[in-house]
Amino acid sequence: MTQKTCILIGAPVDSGKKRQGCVMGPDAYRVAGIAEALADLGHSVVDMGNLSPTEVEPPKGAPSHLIKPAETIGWTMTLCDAAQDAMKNGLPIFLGGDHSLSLGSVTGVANHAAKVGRPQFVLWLDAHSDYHTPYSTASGNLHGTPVGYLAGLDGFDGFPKVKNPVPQDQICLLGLRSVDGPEREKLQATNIHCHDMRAIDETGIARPLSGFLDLVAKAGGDLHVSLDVDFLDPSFAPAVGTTVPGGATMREAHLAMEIICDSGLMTSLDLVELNPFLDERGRTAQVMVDLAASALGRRVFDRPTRAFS
Ligand code: HAR
Ligand code: MN
Ligand code: MN
Ligand code: MN
Repeated sequence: MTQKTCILIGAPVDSGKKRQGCVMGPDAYRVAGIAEALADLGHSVVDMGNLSPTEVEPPKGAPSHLIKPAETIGWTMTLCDAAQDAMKNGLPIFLGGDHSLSLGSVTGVANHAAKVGRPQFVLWLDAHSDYHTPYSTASGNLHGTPVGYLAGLDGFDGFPKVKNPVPQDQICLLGLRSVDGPEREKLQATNIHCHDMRAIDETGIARPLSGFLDLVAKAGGDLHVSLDVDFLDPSFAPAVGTTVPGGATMREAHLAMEIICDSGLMTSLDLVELNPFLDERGRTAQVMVDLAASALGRRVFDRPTRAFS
């Protein structure tokens, strides 16, 4: 693949839910060798270090059951700016941090896309749809809301106004197996592409993924990929607070990354929800680094692979 400037942005966001530990995520990725893996592929790598949230007052009138809304709002401001800036210089990789970081990363890249006149697409690889609003979430965990936010749903009082909401038919949720009632109700009334694990079981992962990538290519769009650890089956990716059995296998996940790479369409990437406190000898961090490397060109052979005779 063409050489990129990969911009690592440490986003140790831990405010999106009660259970702590994602704060250690960015450093776990560094220890697992993300910079070296990408440099080995011929990319130049810039590590911006870990960012901090903007300090803001608690929002007035937000539902009282929300966990740490001010901190998440502060992160959203910081990361939206960082994303918009980084898009001018390369391919940002957000090292999370929980999934609430995507309120900032995705709105930032979408602002950049709007500025340069390209449509923004979002591929959400996740067990969950993360399509809550602050009003519909029962848990109060804002990591369950980023798709709602980036799609421009109402109810995010006190959060930065989303200047460039991502249109529904430019969003694809892939890997779904845990969708709450209010999310399902809202999703069913949208044009968001939703592919659950059953779809992957029936057709393989290539079909729904390639279908979406074709839309991105036809539109000449930018593609943000948001990879949640719990997209993966917990049997080989245990370091996440919200494990859901029946996830993507190691091979399905790598194939997805390889297909994304072959498309040449990915312009930004989140690696989210890694909780190193729950890991086993760093194996989940390593899997996530290996998947990022697959998305950025790591291969055994360049295709087509010929059989050895
Ligand atoms: N839907 C549940 C909630 O809102 C669980 C959300 C879990 N989200 C993540 N990211 N782990 O996908 O509380
Ligand atoms: Mn998620
Ligand atoms: Mn999830
Ligand atoms: Mn589709």
